[in-house]
Amino acid sequence: MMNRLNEDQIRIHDLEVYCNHGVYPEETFLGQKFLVDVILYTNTRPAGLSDQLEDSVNYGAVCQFIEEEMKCQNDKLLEKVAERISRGILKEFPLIKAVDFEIKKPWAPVMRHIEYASIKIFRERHHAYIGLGSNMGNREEYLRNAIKAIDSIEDTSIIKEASFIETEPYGYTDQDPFMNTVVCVETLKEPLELLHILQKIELDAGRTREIHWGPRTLDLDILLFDQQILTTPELVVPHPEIEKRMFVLESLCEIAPYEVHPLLQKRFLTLKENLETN
Ligand code: A4P
Ligand code: MG
Repeated sequence: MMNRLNEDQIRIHDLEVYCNHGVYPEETFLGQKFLVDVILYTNTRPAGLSDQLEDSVNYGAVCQFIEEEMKCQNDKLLEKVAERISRGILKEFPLIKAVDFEIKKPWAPVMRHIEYASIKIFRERHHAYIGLGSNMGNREEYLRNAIKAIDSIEDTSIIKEASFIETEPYGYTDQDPFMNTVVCVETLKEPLELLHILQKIELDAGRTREIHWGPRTLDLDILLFDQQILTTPELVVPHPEIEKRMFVLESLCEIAPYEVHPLLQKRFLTLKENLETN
């Protein structure tokens, strides 16, 4: 998660909406009052200089959007309302980079007096670099189909694409040459969610896991996810082999030469130069 402490904010405090979310039948039947607090992280500098609304986010439009989304569907849980609407805000308003969203329920039926119960979440746009490789069958077609599939993942779009390059097998070398590339996506998915979708795309391409580092119709690796460092049994990010693999660095340098590796604290261009001279 990026540090947003020093970023510009647009704030909406206690937007009141009467609607019918809740677990209990009385709540869905009678409805109740909800209060919403949002912090929208966006660069207000352009509008600060131009004095033009189109250079900023119209908070009136955001209020209207929140109200409509709150009324158009009844969710049982505040968690669901918060998730659904913060995602909607990021999709609807491209200038908003991240959102703090709090939904308060002052009349929550908990049989005692409380000021309110609330759920507060932070959601942001992510950028991930995905490495693609194929060394079986029609390699270009596997890569092209994978790119289409990645671009059609919900809440995800490809924003940069490197060229296809043919590369000699790395690691297990007794196999055919690879076709490789890298794409950069903007996504609202979290890292493990993205990994599971990519694994499904690999399976749909007829990928079977036989030899580790062996021949494959399609291999999709998450190389980088924002500047996050993740070490889980299922997912290691940044991909631990980036700095050793010319086929990855070459594609990364084509689309993001100055992007920084969060662990090594070096630009991809520098990592590529280091590998070339080793
Ligand atoms: N996993 C952990 N971290 C990640 C991550 N950042 N991205 C886990 C994707 N997956 C990650 O992967 C094994 C497990 O790694 C997954 O279950 C996932 O939970 P896999 O794809 O099933 O197995 P694999 O591909 O045989 O192993 P691995 O380590 O992914 O191999 P690589 O790194 O993908 O290398 N030479 C050239 N020239 N071009 C290539 O594209 N590719 C490989 C495969 C070898 N040599 C190559 C190329
Ligand atoms: Mg892999």
